[in-house]
Amino acid sequence: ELKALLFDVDGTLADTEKDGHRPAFNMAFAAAGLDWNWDEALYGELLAVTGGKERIKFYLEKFNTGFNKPADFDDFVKGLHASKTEFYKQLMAEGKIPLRRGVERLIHQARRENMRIAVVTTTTPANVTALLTNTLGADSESWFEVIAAGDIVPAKKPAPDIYFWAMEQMDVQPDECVAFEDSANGIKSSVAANIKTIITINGYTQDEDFSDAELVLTDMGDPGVPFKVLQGSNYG
Ligand code: XBP
Ligand code: MG
Repeated sequence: ELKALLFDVDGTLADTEKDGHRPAFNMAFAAAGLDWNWDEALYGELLAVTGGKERIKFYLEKFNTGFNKPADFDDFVKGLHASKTEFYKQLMAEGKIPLRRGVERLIHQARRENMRIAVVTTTTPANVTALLTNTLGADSESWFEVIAAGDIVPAKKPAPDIYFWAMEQMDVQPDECVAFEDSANGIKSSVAANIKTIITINGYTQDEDFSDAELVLTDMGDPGVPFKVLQGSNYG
């Protein structure tokens, strides 16, 4: 019996990466006096690694090896990332990033039908709060039974840990859940946790491998703007 819908955030609830996270990283770099600039193409490559702090480290390992790391490197990255979170919250408060098509309708319908809902993401909890409050309203965070986010588990997606943690909190089994994801790292995580997964693709993820998905959709659709089914048809 289906009891719970588990929602990824970035790329699934909203297209936050290109015009949210990416510029927030660049603003933090500039504020710290760094001449790093992550353009859209580079950011697409950096998305291979989930988690903002992890992504900054990956950038320095793979794309900017000449950077002279300070002795307190971990603290340096933490500081930079905290600044990025502040810029990200500002961008959300400006209302620049809407929810993806059909997301609001789906969440309201789930609530009406007493379906349990939760957030399962690698992003920082404050970012989830900022997105939800600025799109669905001030009290919308409380609609979600669990917000599984950020550093709650050390091994971020594609590891299944964050899904296991969320299901344990909710006391539900994998076959009582459906996960909504947008990326290869996301579905690796949910499928490794044995959860059936529905994908809504986006610009950064459209060419990724979703062969393990129950369904691959362009988006959630809305009345008058139907989605297209790209793969699978089990859930009409
Ligand atoms: C997406 C991510 C995150 C964000 C950055 O997570 O990979 O790392 O890009 O967020 P999901 P932070 O799709 O699971 O929501 O900088 O706060 O880590
Ligand atoms: Mg995602």
